[in-house]
Amino acid sequence: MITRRRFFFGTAALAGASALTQRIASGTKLLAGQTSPDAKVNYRPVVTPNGSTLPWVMKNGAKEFHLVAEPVRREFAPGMTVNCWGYNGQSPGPTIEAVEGDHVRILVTNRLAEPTSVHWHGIITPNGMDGVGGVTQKHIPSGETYAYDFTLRQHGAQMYHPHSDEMIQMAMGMQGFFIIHPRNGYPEPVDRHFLIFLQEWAIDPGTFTPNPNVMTDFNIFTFNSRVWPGTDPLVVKLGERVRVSFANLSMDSHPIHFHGHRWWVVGTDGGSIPKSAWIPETTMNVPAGTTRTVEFVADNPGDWPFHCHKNHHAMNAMSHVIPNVIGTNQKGVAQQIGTLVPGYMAMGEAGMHEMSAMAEMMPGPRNTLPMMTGTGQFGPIQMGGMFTILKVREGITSYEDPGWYQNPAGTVASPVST
Ligand SMILES: [Cu+2]
Repeated sequence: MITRRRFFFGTAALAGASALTQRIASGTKLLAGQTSPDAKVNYRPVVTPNGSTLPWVMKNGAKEFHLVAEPVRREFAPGMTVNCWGYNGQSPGPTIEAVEGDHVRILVTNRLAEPTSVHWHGIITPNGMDGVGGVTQKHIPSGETYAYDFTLRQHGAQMYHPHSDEMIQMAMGMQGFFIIHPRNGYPEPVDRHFLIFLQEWAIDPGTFTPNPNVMTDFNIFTFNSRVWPGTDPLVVKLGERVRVSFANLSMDSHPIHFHGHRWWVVGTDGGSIPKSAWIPETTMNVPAGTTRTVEFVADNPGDWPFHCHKNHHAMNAMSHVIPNVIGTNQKGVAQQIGTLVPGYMAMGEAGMHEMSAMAEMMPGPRNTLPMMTGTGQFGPIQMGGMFTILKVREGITSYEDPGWYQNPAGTVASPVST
Protein backbone atom coordinates (compact mmCIF):
# COMPACT_ATOMS: atom_id res chain seq x y z
CA MET A 1 0.00 0.00 0.00
CA ILE A 2 1.50 3.31 -1.05
CA THR A 3 0.75 5.97 1.49
CA ARG A 4 2.74 8.89 0.11
CA ARG A 5 0.78 10.59 -2.63
CA ARG A 6 2.53 12.34 -5.46
CA PHE A 7 0.95 14.69 -7.90
CA PHE A 8 1.79 17.37 -10.39
CA PHE A 9 1.28 21.03 -9.66
CA GLY A 10 -0.51 22.56 -12.62
CA THR A 11 0.49 21.99 -16.19
CA ALA A 12 1.31 23.99 -19.24
CA ALA A 13 -0.45 21.19 -21.12
CA LEU A 14 1.70 21.78 -24.17
CA ALA A 15 2.14 18.52 -26.04
CA GLY A 16 5.59 17.17 -25.36
CA ALA A 17 6.49 20.19 -23.23
CA SER A 18 5.55 19.18 -19.73
CA ALA A 19 6.89 22.25 -17.99
CA LEU A 20 5.74 20.92 -14.66
CA THR A 21 6.66 17.31 -14.54
CA GLN A 22 8.51 17.78 -11.29
CA ARG A 23 7.04 15.57 -8.65
CA ILE A 24 6.76 17.05 -5.23
CA ALA A 25 5.18 15.93 -2.03
CA SER A 26 1.61 16.69 -1.18
CA GLY A 27 1.16 19.84 0.82
CA THR A 28 3.81 21.98 -0.86
CA LYS A 29 2.15 24.99 -2.44
CA LEU A 30 4.84 26.62 -4.57
CA LEU A 31 7.17 25.37 -7.23
CA ALA A 32 10.30 27.37 -7.99
CA GLY A 33 10.35 28.84 -11.47
CA GLN A 34 6.68 28.15 -12.04
CA THR A 35 5.06 30.79 -14.23
CA SER A 36 1.75 29.20 -15.12
CA PRO A 37 -1.36 30.79 -13.61
CA ASP A 38 -2.02 27.29 -12.27
CA ALA A 39 1.10 27.45 -10.12
CA LYS A 40 -0.71 27.02 -6.87
CA VAL A 41 -3.32 24.57 -8.10
CA ASN A 42 -2.51 20.95 -7.58
CA TYR A 43 -4.05 18.51 -9.99
CA ARG A 44 -3.05 15.44 -11.83
CA PRO A 45 -2.97 16.06 -15.61
CA VAL A 46 -5.48 13.78 -17.26
CA VAL A 47 -4.71 10.81 -19.50
CA THR A 48 -6.99 10.19 -22.49
CA PRO A 49 -6.21 6.59 -23.55
CA ASN A 50 -5.74 6.37 -27.33
CA GLY A 51 -6.12 10.16 -27.39
CA SER A 52 -4.39 13.38 -26.40
CA THR A 53 -4.69 16.72 -24.59
CA LEU A 54 -5.09 19.93 -26.60
CA PRO A 55 -2.11 22.33 -26.34
CA TRP A 56 -2.76 25.95 -25.42
CA VAL A 57 -0.88 29.24 -25.30
CA MET A 58 -1.27 32.21 -22.95
CA LYS A 59 -2.49 35.28 -24.85
CA ASN A 60 -3.62 38.48 -23.20
CA GLY A 61 -4.32 36.72 -19.93
CA ALA A 62 -6.35 33.91 -21.51
CA LYS A 63 -5.55 30.29 -22.24
CA GLU A 64 -6.05 30.08 -25.99
CA PHE A 65 -6.99 26.74 -27.55
CA HIS A 66 -7.61 25.96 -31.21
CA LEU A 67 -10.07 23.30 -32.36
CA VAL A 68 -10.32 22.37 -36.03
CA ALA A 69 -13.53 20.58 -37.01
CA GLU A 70 -12.76 18.23 -39.89
CA PRO A 71 -13.23 14.75 -41.37
CA VAL A 72 -10.82 12.23 -39.83
CA ARG A 73 -9.97 8.62 -40.49
CA ARG A 74 -9.92 6.73 -37.22
CA GLU A 75 -8.55 3.24 -36.71
CA PHE A 76 -10.92 1.56 -34.24
CA ALA A 77 -8.53 -1.42 -33.96
CA PRO A 78 -6.04 -2.98 -36.38
CA GLY A 79 -8.17 -4.20 -39.30
CA MET A 80 -10.88 -1.55 -39.03
CA THR A 81 -10.64 2.10 -40.02
CA VAL A 82 -13.64 4.41 -40.02
CA ASN A 83 -14.51 7.61 -41.90
CA CYS A 84 -15.36 9.85 -38.95
CA TRP A 85 -15.72 13.56 -38.36
CA GLY A 86 -13.82 14.99 -35.41
CA TYR A 87 -11.39 17.66 -34.31
CA ASN A 88 -7.66 18.16 -34.97
CA GLY A 89 -7.39 14.82 -36.76
CA GLN A 90 -8.99 12.87 -33.91
CA SER A 91 -12.25 11.39 -32.74
CA PRO A 92 -12.99 12.07 -29.98
CA GLY A 93 -11.38 15.48 -30.29
CA PRO A 94 -8.41 16.29 -28.05
CA THR A 95 -9.18 16.88 -24.39
CA ILE A 96 -9.39 20.49 -23.23
CA GLU A 97 -7.94 20.76 -19.72
CA ALA A 98 -8.13 23.91 -17.59
CA VAL A 99 -8.70 25.14 -14.05
CA GLU A 100 -11.72 26.72 -12.42
CA GLY A 101 -11.32 30.50 -12.70
CA ASP A 102 -9.29 30.35 -15.93
CA HIS A 103 -10.17 32.76 -18.71
CA VAL A 104 -10.26 30.64 -21.88
CA ARG A 105 -10.41 31.64 -25.54
CA ILE A 106 -11.21 28.80 -27.91
CA LEU A 107 -10.83 29.28 -31.65
CA VAL A 108 -12.92 26.94 -33.76
CA THR A 109 -12.05 26.54 -37.43
CA ASN A 110 -14.57 24.73 -39.60
CA ARG A 111 -13.02 22.43 -42.21
CA LEU A 112 -16.19 20.40 -42.69
CA ALA A 113 -18.20 20.70 -45.91
CA GLU A 114 -21.15 22.04 -43.90
CA PRO A 115 -21.63 24.58 -41.10
CA THR A 116 -20.90 23.65 -37.49
CA SER A 117 -20.72 25.19 -34.01
CA VAL A 118 -19.36 24.06 -30.65
CA HIS A 119 -21.49 23.79 -27.54
CA TRP A 120 -19.68 23.62 -24.18
CA HIS A 121 -21.80 20.91 -22.61
CA GLY A 122 -22.42 21.46 -18.91
CA ILE A 123 -20.31 24.61 -18.77
CA ILE A 124 -21.86 27.81 -17.48
CA THR A 125 -21.09 30.52 -20.05
CA PRO A 126 -22.53 33.87 -21.11
CA ASN A 127 -25.50 33.10 -23.34
CA GLY A 128 -23.77 34.11 -26.58
CA MET A 129 -20.92 31.66 -25.92
CA ASP A 130 -23.18 28.59 -25.55
CA GLY A 131 -22.54 27.52 -29.14
CA VAL A 132 -26.06 26.73 -30.31
CA GLY A 133 -26.39 27.51 -34.02
CA GLY A 134 -29.43 29.69 -34.70
CA VAL A 135 -30.19 30.27 -31.01
CA THR A 136 -27.09 31.89 -29.53
CA GLN A 137 -24.89 32.46 -32.60
CA LYS A 138 -24.70 32.09 -36.38
CA HIS A 139 -23.61 28.65 -37.60
CA ILE A 140 -19.89 28.70 -38.44
CA PRO A 141 -19.65 28.42 -42.25
CA SER A 142 -17.11 26.12 -43.90
CA GLY A 143 -13.69 27.71 -43.95
CA GLU A 144 -14.35 30.25 -41.20
CA THR A 145 -13.00 30.55 -37.65
CA TYR A 146 -15.06 31.74 -34.69
CA ALA A 147 -13.76 32.61 -31.21
CA TYR A 148 -15.40 31.58 -27.95
CA ASP A 149 -14.29 33.58 -24.94
CA PHE A 150 -15.41 32.97 -21.36
CA THR A 151 -14.25 32.42 -17.79
CA LEU A 152 -14.66 29.03 -16.13
CA ARG A 153 -16.89 29.49 -13.10
CA GLN A 154 -17.16 25.87 -11.98
CA HIS A 155 -15.24 22.59 -12.05
CA GLY A 156 -16.04 19.12 -13.24
CA ALA A 157 -15.72 16.71 -16.14
CA GLN A 158 -17.55 18.42 -18.99
CA MET A 159 -17.78 17.92 -22.75
CA TYR A 160 -17.82 19.79 -26.04
CA HIS A 161 -19.80 18.87 -29.16
CA PRO A 162 -21.50 20.52 -32.17
CA HIS A 163 -24.93 22.14 -31.88
CA SER A 164 -25.32 22.46 -35.64
CA ASP A 165 -26.65 19.49 -37.61
CA GLU A 166 -26.10 18.00 -34.21
CA MET A 167 -27.48 14.50 -34.71
CA ILE A 168 -25.33 13.83 -37.79
CA GLN A 169 -22.16 15.48 -36.53
CA MET A 170 -22.16 13.72 -33.16
CA ALA A 171 -22.99 10.36 -34.75
CA MET A 172 -19.96 10.88 -37.00
CA GLY A 173 -17.72 11.24 -33.94
CA MET A 174 -17.57 14.96 -33.09
CA GLN A 175 -17.15 15.28 -29.31
CA GLY A 176 -14.48 15.69 -26.70
CA PHE A 177 -13.77 16.12 -22.99
CA PHE A 178 -13.50 19.53 -21.32
CA ILE A 179 -11.96 18.93 -17.89
CA ILE A 180 -12.05 21.77 -15.39
CA HIS A 181 -10.03 21.08 -12.26
CA PRO A 182 -11.21 22.69 -9.01
CA ARG A 183 -9.25 25.81 -8.04
CA ASN A 184 -9.15 24.61 -4.43
CA GLY A 185 -8.14 21.03 -5.17
CA TYR A 186 -9.95 17.73 -4.92
CA PRO A 187 -11.03 16.10 -1.65
CA GLU A 188 -8.52 13.32 -2.45
CA PRO A 189 -5.60 13.92 -4.85
CA VAL A 190 -5.05 11.05 -7.28
CA ASP A 191 -2.09 9.48 -9.04
CA ARG A 192 -3.87 8.72 -12.33
CA HIS A 193 -6.89 10.38 -13.96
CA PHE A 194 -8.19 8.56 -17.05
CA LEU A 195 -10.86 9.84 -19.45
CA ILE A 196 -13.09 7.51 -21.45
CA PHE A 197 -15.59 8.84 -24.00
CA LEU A 198 -18.36 6.33 -24.73
CA GLN A 199 -19.80 6.17 -28.22
CA GLU A 200 -21.81 3.79 -30.38
CA TRP A 201 -21.88 3.50 -34.13
CA ALA A 202 -23.78 1.75 -36.91
CA ILE A 203 -21.18 0.54 -39.40
CA ASP A 204 -22.41 -2.30 -41.59
CA PRO A 205 -19.91 -5.16 -42.10
CA GLY A 206 -17.78 -4.39 -45.15
CA THR A 207 -18.32 -0.63 -44.99
CA PHE A 208 -16.28 2.31 -43.68
CA THR A 209 -18.72 5.13 -42.86
CA PRO A 210 -21.04 5.27 -39.82
CA ASN A 211 -24.76 5.47 -40.58
CA PRO A 212 -26.13 8.32 -38.43
CA ASN A 213 -29.75 7.46 -39.32
CA VAL A 214 -29.82 4.35 -37.12
CA MET A 215 -31.68 4.95 -33.86
CA THR A 216 -31.27 1.78 -31.79
CA ASP A 217 -29.53 -0.98 -33.74
CA PHE A 218 -25.90 0.05 -33.23
CA ASN A 219 -23.24 -2.59 -33.82
CA ILE A 220 -19.94 -0.94 -32.78
CA PHE A 221 -19.33 0.37 -29.26
CA THR A 222 -16.20 2.34 -28.42
CA PHE A 223 -14.00 3.69 -25.63
CA ASN A 224 -12.42 6.87 -27.06
CA SER A 225 -13.38 5.69 -30.56
CA ARG A 226 -11.44 2.42 -30.18
CA VAL A 227 -12.70 -1.14 -29.72
CA TRP A 228 -11.11 -4.11 -28.03
CA PRO A 229 -8.45 -5.28 -28.77
CA GLY A 230 -7.47 -1.77 -29.92
CA THR A 231 -8.16 -0.10 -26.56
CA ASP A 232 -5.12 0.90 -24.50
CA PRO A 233 -4.88 -0.90 -21.14
CA LEU A 234 -5.25 1.23 -18.00
CA VAL A 235 -1.88 0.68 -16.31
CA VAL A 236 -1.51 1.67 -12.66
CA LYS A 237 0.91 0.97 -9.86
CA LEU A 238 -0.22 -1.03 -6.86
CA GLY A 239 -1.66 1.27 -4.21
CA GLU A 240 -2.24 4.26 -6.48
CA ARG A 241 -5.44 6.25 -6.22
CA VAL A 242 -7.13 6.38 -9.62
CA ARG A 243 -9.84 8.67 -10.98
CA VAL A 244 -11.80 7.79 -14.12
CA SER A 245 -14.21 10.16 -15.86
CA PHE A 246 -16.70 8.80 -18.38
CA ALA A 247 -18.65 10.87 -20.92
CA ASN A 248 -21.58 9.74 -23.01
CA LEU A 249 -23.17 11.47 -26.01
CA SER A 250 -24.52 8.28 -27.56
CA MET A 251 -28.13 7.12 -27.84
CA ASP A 252 -27.92 4.65 -24.92
CA SER A 253 -26.73 4.49 -21.35
CA HIS A 254 -23.58 2.48 -20.68
CA PRO A 255 -23.12 0.74 -17.32
CA ILE A 256 -19.33 0.51 -17.00
CA HIS A 257 -18.18 -2.30 -14.74
CA PHE A 258 -14.74 -3.28 -13.46
CA HIS A 259 -13.32 -6.26 -11.63
CA GLY A 260 -11.28 -6.84 -8.49
CA HIS A 261 -12.07 -3.52 -6.78
CA ARG A 262 -14.87 -1.17 -5.92
CA TRP A 263 -14.98 2.51 -6.70
CA TRP A 264 -16.62 5.57 -5.21
CA VAL A 265 -18.91 7.74 -7.31
CA VAL A 266 -17.33 11.17 -6.77
CA GLY A 267 -18.61 13.45 -9.53
CA THR A 268 -21.09 14.24 -12.26
CA ASP A 269 -21.16 16.89 -14.97
CA GLY A 270 -22.50 19.12 -12.18
CA GLY A 271 -19.14 18.90 -10.39
CA SER A 272 -17.76 17.07 -7.36
CA ILE A 273 -20.09 15.15 -5.07
CA PRO A 274 -19.50 15.97 -1.37
CA LYS A 275 -17.44 13.20 0.20
CA SER A 276 -20.22 12.45 2.68
CA ALA A 277 -22.45 11.49 -0.28
CA TRP A 278 -20.01 9.22 -2.14
CA ILE A 279 -21.42 5.74 -2.73
CA PRO A 280 -19.53 2.53 -3.39
CA GLU A 281 -20.21 0.73 -6.69
CA THR A 282 -18.57 -1.71 -9.06
CA THR A 283 -20.70 -0.58 -12.00
CA MET A 284 -21.24 3.05 -12.98
CA ASN A 285 -24.19 3.67 -15.27
CA VAL A 286 -23.44 6.62 -17.54
CA PRO A 287 -26.70 7.96 -18.99
CA ALA A 288 -26.82 9.70 -22.38
CA GLY A 289 -25.80 13.35 -22.20
CA THR A 290 -23.86 13.07 -18.93
CA THR A 291 -20.45 12.53 -17.42
CA ARG A 292 -19.69 10.43 -14.36
CA THR A 293 -16.47 10.34 -12.34
CA VAL A 294 -15.33 7.52 -10.06
CA GLU A 295 -12.27 6.96 -7.86
CA PHE A 296 -10.68 3.85 -6.43
CA VAL A 297 -7.52 2.63 -4.78
CA ALA A 298 -5.79 0.04 -6.97
CA ASP A 299 -4.96 -2.32 -4.12
CA ASN A 300 -5.44 -5.66 -5.87
CA PRO A 301 -2.70 -6.67 -8.34
CA GLY A 302 -3.69 -8.41 -11.57
CA ASP A 303 -5.35 -8.03 -14.97
CA TRP A 304 -8.89 -6.82 -14.38
CA PRO A 305 -11.55 -6.51 -17.12
CA PHE A 306 -13.04 -3.03 -17.45
CA HIS A 307 -16.06 -2.92 -19.76
CA CYS A 308 -19.64 -1.93 -20.53
CA HIS A 309 -22.00 -4.42 -18.94
CA LYS A 310 -24.64 -4.24 -21.66
CA ASN A 311 -23.42 -7.51 -23.08
CA HIS A 312 -23.82 -6.63 -26.76
CA HIS A 313 -21.72 -3.52 -26.15
CA ALA A 314 -18.62 -5.63 -25.43
CA MET A 315 -18.80 -7.32 -28.86
CA ASN A 316 -17.66 -6.16 -32.30
CA ALA A 317 -19.88 -6.00 -35.41
CA MET A 318 -22.65 -7.63 -33.42
CA SER A 319 -25.50 -8.85 -35.62
CA HIS A 320 -28.84 -8.79 -33.84
CA VAL A 321 -30.86 -10.72 -36.41
CA ILE A 322 -29.10 -14.08 -36.64
CA PRO A 323 -31.32 -17.06 -35.81
CA ASN A 324 -30.90 -18.71 -32.42
CA VAL A 325 -29.71 -22.33 -32.82
CA ILE A 326 -28.71 -23.04 -29.22
CA GLY A 327 -29.86 -26.56 -28.38
CA THR A 328 -30.78 -27.36 -32.01
CA ASN A 329 -29.48 -30.56 -33.61
CA GLN A 330 -28.09 -29.24 -36.92
CA LYS A 331 -26.53 -32.45 -38.23
CA GLY A 332 -29.01 -33.07 -41.01
CA VAL A 333 -29.15 -29.40 -41.93
CA ALA A 334 -25.37 -29.23 -42.26
CA GLN A 335 -25.32 -32.23 -44.61
CA GLN A 336 -28.06 -30.83 -46.84
CA ILE A 337 -26.59 -27.30 -47.04
CA GLY A 338 -23.17 -28.88 -47.60
CA THR A 339 -24.38 -30.27 -50.93
CA LEU A 340 -25.06 -26.67 -52.06
CA VAL A 341 -22.23 -24.88 -50.18
CA PRO A 342 -19.12 -27.07 -50.02
CA GLY A 343 -17.38 -26.84 -46.67
CA TYR A 344 -20.45 -25.48 -44.87
CA MET A 345 -20.25 -25.99 -41.12
CA ALA A 346 -23.18 -25.73 -38.75
CA MET A 347 -22.15 -24.07 -35.50
CA GLY A 348 -23.71 -22.49 -32.47
CA GLU A 349 -25.86 -25.27 -31.06
CA ALA A 350 -23.73 -25.41 -27.90
CA GLY A 351 -23.09 -21.65 -27.75
CA MET A 352 -20.70 -19.33 -29.57
CA HIS A 353 -17.35 -20.49 -28.16
CA GLU A 354 -16.38 -22.47 -31.25
CA MET A 355 -17.54 -19.63 -33.49
CA SER A 356 -15.11 -17.22 -31.85
CA ALA A 357 -12.22 -19.53 -32.71
CA MET A 358 -13.41 -19.91 -36.31
CA ALA A 359 -13.90 -16.14 -36.66
CA GLU A 360 -10.21 -15.63 -35.85
CA MET A 361 -9.20 -18.08 -38.59
CA MET A 362 -11.66 -17.35 -41.39
CA PRO A 363 -11.56 -14.14 -43.43
CA GLY A 364 -14.67 -12.01 -42.89
CA PRO A 365 -15.92 -8.96 -44.82
CA ARG A 366 -13.29 -6.25 -45.36
CA ASN A 367 -12.85 -3.62 -42.63
CA THR A 368 -14.81 -5.80 -40.18
CA LEU A 369 -13.49 -7.22 -36.91
CA PRO A 370 -14.57 -10.57 -35.46
CA MET A 371 -17.48 -10.28 -33.07
CA MET A 372 -15.50 -11.92 -30.24
CA THR A 373 -11.74 -11.56 -30.31
CA GLY A 374 -8.43 -11.12 -28.48
CA THR A 375 -6.18 -13.75 -26.95
CA GLY A 376 -4.79 -13.78 -23.42
CA GLN A 377 -2.29 -16.00 -21.65
CA PHE A 378 -5.04 -18.52 -20.88
CA GLY A 379 -6.72 -18.58 -24.31
CA PRO A 380 -9.27 -16.63 -26.36
CA ILE A 381 -10.77 -13.64 -24.53
CA GLN A 382 -13.91 -13.55 -26.72
CA MET A 383 -14.72 -9.88 -26.22
CA GLY A 384 -14.85 -6.73 -28.35
CA GLY A 385 -16.24 -3.20 -28.29
CA MET A 386 -16.27 -1.35 -24.96
CA PHE A 387 -13.66 -3.49 -23.24
CA THR A 388 -10.19 -2.91 -21.89
CA ILE A 389 -8.01 -4.23 -19.08
CA LEU A 390 -7.00 -2.49 -15.87
CA LYS A 391 -3.44 -3.66 -15.14
CA VAL A 392 -2.47 -3.21 -11.49
CA ARG A 393 1.20 -3.95 -10.89
CA GLU A 394 3.70 -3.80 -8.09
CA GLY A 395 7.21 -2.62 -8.88
CA ILE A 396 6.67 -1.12 -12.34
CA THR A 397 8.59 2.03 -13.17
CA SER A 398 6.58 3.17 -16.21
CA TYR A 399 3.02 3.03 -17.46
CA GLU A 400 3.94 1.05 -20.57
CA ASP A 401 1.86 -2.11 -21.06
CA PRO A 402 3.53 -4.57 -18.66
CA GLY A 403 2.17 -7.66 -20.44
CA TRP A 404 0.04 -10.31 -18.78
CA TYR A 405 -0.06 -10.65 -15.00
CA GLN A 406 2.10 -13.40 -13.54
CA ASN A 407 -0.28 -14.92 -11.03
CA PRO A 408 1.38 -16.28 -7.87
CA ALA A 409 1.60 -20.07 -7.92
CA GLY A 410 -1.56 -21.78 -6.72
CA THR A 411 -3.83 -18.74 -7.15
CA VAL A 412 -5.41 -19.56 -10.54
CA ALA A 413 -8.64 -21.58 -10.87
CA SER A 414 -7.65 -25.01 -12.15
CA PRO A 415 -9.16 -28.47 -12.70
CA VAL A 416 -9.73 -30.85 -9.82
CA SER A 417 -10.89 -34.45 -9.83
CA THR A 418 -14.35 -34.97 -8.36
CU1 LIG B 1 -22.67 0.10 -23.35
